[in-house]
Amino acid sequence: MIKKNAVVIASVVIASAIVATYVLSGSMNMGVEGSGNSVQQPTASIPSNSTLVKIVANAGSNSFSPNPLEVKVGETVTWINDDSGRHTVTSKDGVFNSELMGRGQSFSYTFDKAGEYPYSCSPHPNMVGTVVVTES
Ligand SMILES: [Cu+2]
Repeated sequence: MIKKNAVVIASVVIASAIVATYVLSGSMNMGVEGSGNSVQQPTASIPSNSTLVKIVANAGSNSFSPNPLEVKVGETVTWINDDSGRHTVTSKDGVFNSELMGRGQSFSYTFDKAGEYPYSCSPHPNMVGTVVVTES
């Protein structure tokens, strides 16, 4: 009986330690991201067949790489923030609009119509890029 109780207590202690570690690492990540009170989950995984555009700096038309980007109708573009600042990708014509993304966060959009899609970053309107979508 005594032995059984000891095992139960040990299990509870281990479970508590795991929960405590999880909570601590979660709050540490929040500090690094500087996301304020709201815990922002990392964006869903990047679609495997998408074309990547990195957000590299707050630097006019050199903010996004590659820029301009040409893709075909039906293709998905994923922007990933590789910069220390928080940025969005916001279509000038209201076609797509991401939330503010911290470093490592991403946003994907699938283009189903040919055309030119100029975009910028909403807090930094000088950050500009274009996606050119051609018929497949
Ligand atoms: Cu920005």
